[in-house]
Amino acid sequence: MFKIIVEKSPKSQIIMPKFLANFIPSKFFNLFSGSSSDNDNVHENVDGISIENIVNGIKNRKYDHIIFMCGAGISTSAGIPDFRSPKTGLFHQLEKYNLPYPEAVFDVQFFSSNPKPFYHLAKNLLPDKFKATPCHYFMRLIHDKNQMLRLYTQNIDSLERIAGIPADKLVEAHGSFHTGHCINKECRKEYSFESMKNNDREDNVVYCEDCGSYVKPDIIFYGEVLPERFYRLYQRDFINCDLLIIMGTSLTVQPFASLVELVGPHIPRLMINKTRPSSGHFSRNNRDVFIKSETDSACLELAEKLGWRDELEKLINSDDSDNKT
Ligand code: CNA
Repeated sequence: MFKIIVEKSPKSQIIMPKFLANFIPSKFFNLFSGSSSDNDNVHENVDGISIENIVNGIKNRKYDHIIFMCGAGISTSAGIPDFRSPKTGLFHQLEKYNLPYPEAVFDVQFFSSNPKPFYHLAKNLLPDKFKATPCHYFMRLIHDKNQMLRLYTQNIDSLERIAGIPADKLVEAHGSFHTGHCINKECRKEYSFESMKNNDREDNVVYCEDCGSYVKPDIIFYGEVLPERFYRLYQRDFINCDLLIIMGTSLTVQPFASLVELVGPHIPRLMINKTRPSSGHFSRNNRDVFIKSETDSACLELAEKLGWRDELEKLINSDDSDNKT
C-alpha cells in the first residue's frame, strides 16, 4: 500500500510508486507541457486528436468507458478554495495558524497533537454548505448517458454525490467527510457526518464521547494509506478506459497524479485546468488535448458542442442540487 505524498518541487523527479511501475512505459512521461504559449486558451494538437474528435467520439458513443480524474479546481466555483491557487488557496490562508509548514494541517502526526487548525479549515470544506457546479453536472450527464466508467476524485467535499453521481461510480481517493473515527487505536468509534457537524464548540474540535480522544473525519491525510477501493479499482478501470478527462488538478499529489499514465498509449486524454500542470507528468503528445480554462465554462461549452446544453442546464437547475450526500 502506498501513502499519500506531495511532490514538493515542480522540478523534482517523479518517484514512481512500485504499483505503477509495471504499467508505465517511459515514453508516457512528459506529456502535455507543450511549447504552446500560456496565453493560449485552447491547445489542440494539430497532428493528433482535436477537441472536435473528442466531442464526436462522445456523441457517437465511441467513448463509453470514460474516466474522469478531478481535483480541487472543479469545486472552487462552489466557494471551496483549492490548496495552491495564489491568494485564494487554503495554503495561502494558513499563515495565521502558525504551522511549521502548510501541509502540517493535513498531517496525521500534527493532528494528533493539535487538531485545531484542521477543524478551522474543515469549516471551509464541509460538504453541506455547498452546491455542485456545472462541471459536476456535466460529469453527471456523462453518467446518465451510460458513458462513465468511473470518476476518480481527490476532493473531499462530496459534491460529486451531491450532483447525483452514484457511489459505485465514485472513487473518493482521498476519502470524504461522510464518516469519521476516533483516532485512539483502541477505540476507533465511528461517527457520522451529522454527529461531527452538530458540534457547538467554538473551536469545532470533535472529541470522542467514549474515550475523549480526537475524532478525525475519514479524509486521507498525508502519511496515510489511500482507501482499499482505490487500489482495487484502478487496476481494472484504467486498462478499460477509452477516454480520460482530467479537470481542476495540479497533479502534484501522489499516487493519484500517476494514474494519468495508466491508460493505453493511444487513449485520448483531455485536460481542463486554469493552469498547466507544473510537474513533469505531461508534454505534448498527439493523443492529448489541453484546455486552459475554468472547468465550468469549458464543460458548458463541451455540452453545447455535444448538443446537450439544455439537458445540462436542466440538471444544474434541478432539485438534485439539494445537498444529497
Ligand atoms: P490543487 O493543488 O490546489 O490544484 C488545483 C488546480 O485547479 C490548480 O492547478 C488550479 O490552477 C486549478 N483550478 C482552480 N480553480 C479552477 C477552476 N475554476 N477551473 C479550472 N482550474 C482551476 O489541488 P489538487 O486537487 O490538485 O490537489 C489535491 C489535494 C487538494 C487533495 O488532497 C484534495 O483533498 C485537496 N483539496 C480538496 C478540496 C475539495 O475537496 N474541494 C479543496 C482543497 C484541497
